[in-house]
Amino acid sequence: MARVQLQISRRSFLKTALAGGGSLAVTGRTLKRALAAGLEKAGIDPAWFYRGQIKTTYNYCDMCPWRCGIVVQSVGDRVYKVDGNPEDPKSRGKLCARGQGSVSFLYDPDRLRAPMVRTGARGEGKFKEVAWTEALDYAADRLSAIANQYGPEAVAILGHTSGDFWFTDYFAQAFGTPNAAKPSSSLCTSPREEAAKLTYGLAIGGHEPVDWDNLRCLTLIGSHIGEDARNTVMQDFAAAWGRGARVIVVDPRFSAVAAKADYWLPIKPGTDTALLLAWIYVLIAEERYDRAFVDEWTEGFDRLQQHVQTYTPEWAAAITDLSPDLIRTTARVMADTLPQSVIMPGRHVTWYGNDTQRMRAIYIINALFGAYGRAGGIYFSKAPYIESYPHPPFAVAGSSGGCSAEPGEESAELPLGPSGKARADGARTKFLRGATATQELIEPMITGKPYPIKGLIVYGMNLLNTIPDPERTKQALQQLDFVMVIDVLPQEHVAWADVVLPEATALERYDELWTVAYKTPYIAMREPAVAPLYDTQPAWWMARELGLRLGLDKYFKWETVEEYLNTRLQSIGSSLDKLREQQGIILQKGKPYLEDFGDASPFPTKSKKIELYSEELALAGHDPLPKYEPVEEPPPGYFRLLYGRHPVHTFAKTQNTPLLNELYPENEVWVNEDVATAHGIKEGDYVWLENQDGRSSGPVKVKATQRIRGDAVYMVHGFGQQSAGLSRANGKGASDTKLQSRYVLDPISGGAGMRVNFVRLVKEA
Ligand SMILES: Nc1nc2c(c(=O)[nH]1)N[C@H]1C(S)=C(S)[C@@H](COP(=O)(O)OP(=O)(O)OC[C@H]3O[C@@H](n4cnc5c(=O)[nH]c(N)nc54)[C@H](O)[C@@H]3O)O[C@H]1N2
Ligand SMILES: Nc1nc2c(c(=O)[nH]1)N[C@H]1C(S)=C(S)[C@@H](COP(=O)(O)OP(=O)(O)OC[C@H]3O[C@@H](n4cnc5c(=O)[nH]c(N)nc54)[C@H](O)[C@@H]3O)O[C@H]1N2
Ligand code: SF4
Ligand SMILES: [Mo]
Repeated sequence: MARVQLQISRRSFLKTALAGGGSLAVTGRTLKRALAAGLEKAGIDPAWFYRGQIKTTYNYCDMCPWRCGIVVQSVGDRVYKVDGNPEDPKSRGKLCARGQGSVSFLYDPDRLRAPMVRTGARGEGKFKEVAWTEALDYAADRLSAIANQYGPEAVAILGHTSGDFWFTDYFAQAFGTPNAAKPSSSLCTSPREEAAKLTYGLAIGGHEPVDWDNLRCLTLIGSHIGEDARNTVMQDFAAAWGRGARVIVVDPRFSAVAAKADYWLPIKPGTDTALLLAWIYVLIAEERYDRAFVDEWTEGFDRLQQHVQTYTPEWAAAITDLSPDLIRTTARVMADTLPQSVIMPGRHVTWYGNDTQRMRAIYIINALFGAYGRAGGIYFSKAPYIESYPHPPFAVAGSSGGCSAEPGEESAELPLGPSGKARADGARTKFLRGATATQELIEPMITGKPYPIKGLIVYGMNLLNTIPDPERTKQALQQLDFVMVIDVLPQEHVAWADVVLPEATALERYDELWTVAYKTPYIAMREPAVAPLYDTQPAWWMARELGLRLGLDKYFKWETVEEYLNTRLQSIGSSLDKLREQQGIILQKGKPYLEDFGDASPFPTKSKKIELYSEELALAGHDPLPKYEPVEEPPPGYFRLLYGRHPVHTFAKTQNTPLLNELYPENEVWVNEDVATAHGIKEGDYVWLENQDGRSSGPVKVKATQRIRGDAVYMVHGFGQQSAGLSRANGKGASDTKLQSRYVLDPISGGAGMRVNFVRLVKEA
């Protein structure tokens, strides 16, 4: 009761304070202080907003790579509240549960608190705390020793989370290593990016450009919106669904979004390309495509028509385990509302190793729909205009790629090191334009081929949970001359570092501007709400301090990050102060539709059209039109291991976050109910999963359900962590990564297909 009254009076207080300005506000503050004092006297903790002056700062959420704009409220040296920034085109004033967990993440008592240097063996996790100067001097010594002996490309830099720019981009390029990579590329989006560039010349970039506002039919190939809890996508989906848009979901599992769908296609895992080819067959055979659009904007239609002649729904039915009728009906439903019908480009699309071709099939269907550049289809996203900081040309050009990279900033060629060596991951695939193959950088650490990698910097990436086959990664970690980890939590891989640098979290630091290619291009800022806790520092500071020690002064002429940011903002007539006045967001104008291009083509391919038939792939020895290739079947007694997201967790990053841990502390393995019964297993029992190579999961709880096919099991990624320092997450649930002792490399994009692992159920003794 008291709480409700407090909230009402606070709201009316805020109203008066805002309306009355100066003197009223002062009265408000005095009243507030008096009230807080009174409450304290009565032994009641005053609510946070009575404890002093509220400070508002602007930031973008770092709880997942989507980065919604947020408004942060703090009193004194403590952050109390994070809300969606109403000015931000992506958060629109709302946040998902994980975003709400930002404050809990900041105050996780398990955080790394001071720089550390290893005292035990690698992997043992024994460290001594040292001063920053000692840690940085030591790291700079080791890095320059490696660069002197082997060249700077012998240092790999792997990074993710939103400060990664300072290490995987700025520092890597200044230092001179092309071997910088982000998992958001080859362990996530690289097939969809390469397929998009090959098919219509544009990258998808950070944000799937679905024109939700006008959409009338949405088809999802695996994308599990709602469990994949990206705030904006959930809002957009809910609005489109509420308006009556048709929804078709293709997923071997009855996902949260399948429950909202008009049609659920419980496809046999790994066979989606067969379904897509059959849909193309129906669309063409029944002339249910946008002929005018196809004539004007595509190349190779005749060859496509020829190619799909035998891919009938009956052919696909036998492969996909779906009925021919369902395949025909859904093709017709999709085609009913052209061009306001879209197959959403997925996000995590590194599935089976032939993923670029599956993505091409999706884009080909969207082209048949005439969806590109049409209202209710796929809009053209545009990057906001702003100049880079005017530093001298870097030693290495290029981008470390990733789903959060800004499209248009990627170089067409693989970046070369100063000694003319190309990125080491490029040795195994031909394309990799802008994309990076994170997992392919492990091999040179072990074999020294194509050339040795001897040093590793890991920034904000969960090395042993993110890259498949963590045993192989550990082997690499054993062999390296130097390992440096920059993180905020004692994650598993931290135990393998020689030097650990603890970072201040997103709410405690400035960062690079977040420039977003979107329907409405925009720029968001990050500023600290409070000073860094403990002895932590922001990434920009660490990168600069290391740079200065390594003789890279010319790239670090800016003394503070405010100076760096203001210089960039000046190029668009803005500044940090002006940006604050605009509530942290600068909006620019986009060019989303075909008509915004006048007579010019929006498709920067060789033909200036959408290339249904890809000459480029043909020349490189790949199939110029997508083909269905069967994937390996699970051996008898084994199930295909599938994985995905839980709405309140991000990867392996939030399991230890107090508030989020409370909501979902341990994952389960989804097993088909009939299969469970046949194995004598009940809902809630614990089993062990053992994979084809004998890797074992440890105990994991069974969710026996009809919501999954009988040939696969499913688990939420990110659990089963082994790190004593993570007091809540340690040992809870099971790790999908540890059971992924193999992957299949997509020869076109360098993506690592991870759904090629099989597990059997072992009952607990
Ligand atoms: N088995 C398996 N592997 C996967 C996936 C999967 O589903 N299953 N998903 C793939 C996909 S789609 C992606 S995008 C990648 C994601 O891969 P990652 O980004 O590596 O995943 P996270 O577990 O979120 O790791 C983030 C790391 O950053 C640290 N961190 C958090 N905040 C900060 C900060 O402010 N500063 C610093 N320095 N560190 C910080 C966290 O403690 C953690 O170590 O994983 C890929 N790998
Ligand atoms: N809550 C939360 N949300 C997130 C993230 C997070 O960590 N937490 N991470 C974000 C990131 S970086 C990414 S990349 C996205 C990933 O989110 P999505 O792109 O949606 O991920 P997927 O891995 O493609 O989707 C997993 C779904 O694919 C289904 N599936 C498995 N195998 C097959 C198959 O062979 N065919 C078909 N059709 N479906 C299959 C699974 O049953 C599951 O429902 O999520 C983003 N959103
Ligand atoms: S989707 Fe959620 S966790 Fe991700 S940036 Fe937005 S609010 Fe944060
Ligand atoms: Mo991802």
